[in-house]
Amino acid sequence: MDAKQAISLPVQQRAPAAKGAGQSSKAVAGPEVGGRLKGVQVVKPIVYGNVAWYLGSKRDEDGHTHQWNVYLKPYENEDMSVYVKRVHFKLHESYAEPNRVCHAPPYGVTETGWGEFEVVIKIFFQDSNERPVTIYHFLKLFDREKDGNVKMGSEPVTSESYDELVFTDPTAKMYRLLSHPKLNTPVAPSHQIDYEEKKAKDLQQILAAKKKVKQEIAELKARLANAKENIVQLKSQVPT
Ligand code: SLL
Repeated sequence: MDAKQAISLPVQQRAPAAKGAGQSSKAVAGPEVGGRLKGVQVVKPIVYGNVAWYLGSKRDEDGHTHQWNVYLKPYENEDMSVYVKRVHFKLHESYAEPNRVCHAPPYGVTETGWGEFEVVIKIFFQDSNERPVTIYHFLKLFDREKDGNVKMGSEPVTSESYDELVFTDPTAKMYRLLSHPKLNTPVAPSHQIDYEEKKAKDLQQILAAKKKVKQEIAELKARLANAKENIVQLKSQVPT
């Protein structure tokens, strides 16, 4: 998976995959080659990020100013532990114990601190033949004004991204776990961003940009045609 900030479409499963208990067990999973299902791709949408609260003052004993929580969760309502074995969160080295491990959901770390840094989130899967996936999240504590100055407020600061875990040619075991009927948790995960709305907005922006580029190309083509015509005319006026 590419750990991009970019928003892509939340595609459920791009390849035929068993969807749930009540569904056909005939889902074709392609020929099995060396324990892997060739031509099969399963996509799991995820959301990761952090929320941070200002403590109200700088703590005397350690200089900490914020409490924060960094997390990884499913975009949809599902129990990720069916296919996720554990999640490592690697914090800044200034923390006495920077390596934190979660063996069960919710996957996350709550801490206090004074500074922002990049958290390395590494996801290990139930089938150790699937390579772990590493994502990077910049822990955000401060909201900034347009001029770059830190805005100090009592509102929690948030930073969240959508991404997708893409399993290409999964092992047979992993495929079984990935297509396991979703175990719903009582409450659907809530997200800081309305990703459906963002998707619609992003799409509109892309279409508007496409239109603009098309217009500019048409304008340039017209100018070029004009210039060519001018050249022909000027040439015809040059005495031989
Ligand atoms: C910065 N480059 O200077 C960053 C480093 C480090 C954050 C941020 C406290 C650790 C602790 C903490 O917040 N470290 O006291 O255990 O902004």
